[in-house]
Amino acid sequence: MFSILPSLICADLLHIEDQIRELQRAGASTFHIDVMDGHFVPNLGLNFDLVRRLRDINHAKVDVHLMVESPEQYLQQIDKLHIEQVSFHIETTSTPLRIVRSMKATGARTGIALSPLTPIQSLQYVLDEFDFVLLMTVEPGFAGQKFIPSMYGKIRALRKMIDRTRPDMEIEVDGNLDVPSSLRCIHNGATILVGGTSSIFRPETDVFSAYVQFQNELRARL
Ligand code: S6P
Ligand code: MG
Repeated sequence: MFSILPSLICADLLHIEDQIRELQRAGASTFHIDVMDGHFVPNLGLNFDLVRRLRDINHAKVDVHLMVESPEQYLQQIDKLHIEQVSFHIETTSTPLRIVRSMKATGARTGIALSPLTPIQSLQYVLDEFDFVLLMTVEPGFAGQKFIPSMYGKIRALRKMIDRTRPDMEIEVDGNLDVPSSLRCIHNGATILVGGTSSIFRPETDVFSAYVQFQNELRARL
């Protein structure tokens, strides 16, 4: 089993409402929202004002990926907007436990995100506090990058580590997920796929067909 979360930073911003409705019609229920601050990553992304507006589109659910320094500064908005799922990067804080506890207190499923070079051992003493782990398979900051092949082994090693205590815990993967890379990620233990320019948002296909085709191809080959 796997789920696909369309990454809205890759959507056509002039037609974002239509694309969200089309993706919901295709079966997507939760949308990945990249929030960036221009410090932790050299780029800016989407924001909570957009999330607030998304609620009007058939109550779209969100998975907010915070690529920001001091992620705790967004606690109030996470609470106010009843964010379903949020993750922050372990590289951005020296107090991940305090932050995860406060985020979970808002009711949000809370994950810890790791950039490609961050070892999974950094999770050893905190893993149990989280609901899921997000492994970046490209460096955070931009869509359209190339998959880092050593990430397959990282997913497998994390799956092994998690299975000792929390076999139900999900691994989300993010970055250059097309059919072949997604299949390998799933085989190594990932269950949540972020769909960007490599799968859903491609200039030659409409998002409805791309989502359905991506999902069907994965199902057929698993
Ligand atoms: C990258 C960001 C991702 C991208 C997504 C793009 O900083 O966290 O969520 O939006 O990975 O997908 P693709 O297929 O263009 O790499
Ligand atoms: Mg992301």
